[in-house]
Amino acid sequence: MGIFSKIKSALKKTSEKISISITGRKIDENLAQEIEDALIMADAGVEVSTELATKIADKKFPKDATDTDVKKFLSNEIFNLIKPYEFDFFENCGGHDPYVILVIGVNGNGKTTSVAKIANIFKKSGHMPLVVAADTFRAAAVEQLKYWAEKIGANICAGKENADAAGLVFSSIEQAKRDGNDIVIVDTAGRMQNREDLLAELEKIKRVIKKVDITAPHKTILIIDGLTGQAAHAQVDVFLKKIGVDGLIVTKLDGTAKGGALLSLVRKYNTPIFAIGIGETIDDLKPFDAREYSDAIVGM
Ligand SMILES: Nc1nc2c(ncn2[C@@H]2O[C@H](COP(=O)(O)OP(=O)(O)O)[C@@H](O)[C@H]2O)c(=O)[nH]1
Ligand SMILES: [Mg+2]
Repeated sequence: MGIFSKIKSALKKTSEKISISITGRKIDENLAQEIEDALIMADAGVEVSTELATKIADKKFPKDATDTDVKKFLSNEIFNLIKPYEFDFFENCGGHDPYVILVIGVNGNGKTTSVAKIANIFKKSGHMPLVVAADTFRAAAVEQLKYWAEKIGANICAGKENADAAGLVFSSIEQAKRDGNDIVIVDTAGRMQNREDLLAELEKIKRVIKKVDITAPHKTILIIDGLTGQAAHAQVDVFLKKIGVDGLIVTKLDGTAKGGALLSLVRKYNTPIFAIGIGETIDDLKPFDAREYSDAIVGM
């Protein structure tokens, strides 16, 4: 399956929700309202949904316009809205030795899996990534990352269970310099956003990274579970304020009908989307492409 059809099929449940309000339908005064409802159900958020619906209501479609014309129009409006948040961070890292990426987020959101997927993409484009198992609370998390690292042939830095995470991260950067790894990707424990001690540890990891390179971490990525929909907002809030986030990866967009969540997230937090997770295999992470997304979400 090509990349585009893969994204299309991942967003099928979302696009079905939206296209059901358009396909085979006459263009009349109720159309905008129905599309607004569908967008809200797809988790695009009330503000964005109303805005898009207003654009449709205000658009003077010609008499012979078809449902495809409406979809094209909607897709373009979604594209205009989300395009500024497209950022291909895979193409934009370098110039540091090593380039340090910190991956954070609530437990179960897909951090460890995403770290492996990110490393895989870098590996394929000729980089030498080092993955760091800094979720030292759970032996299983370390094992999980070891499994992936072996599978993709990436170097890994792991400590003993309950090892000091910040200390491990510090030595991982030394290790990368020694072994010639140009990119370091740090997996972390699931910081519950209301657990001050855990947030404090993440801050400590950042401080330690800065001791080695004041410009690092070069990217801090927050992993958001696409299934949590609007509930994700509280998480973004805390991590943005306390840790600082350069961009989001939204996972599990396959199989959810809440694929509109990206729209409400960027509107509210003004934060780029680096990539989307569309499945459980190692190749199921795609750099975020605004055009693909906008077309897929309306089922085009
Ligand atoms: N379907 C699907 N599952 C995912 C995706 N990303 C992660 N997962 C699954 O979500 C579960 C939790 O992932 P994990 O990386 O362990 O989360 P962590 O606790 O944040 O490190 C695992 O079963 C993953 O296979 C995705 O994009 N799609
Ligand atoms: Mg994990």
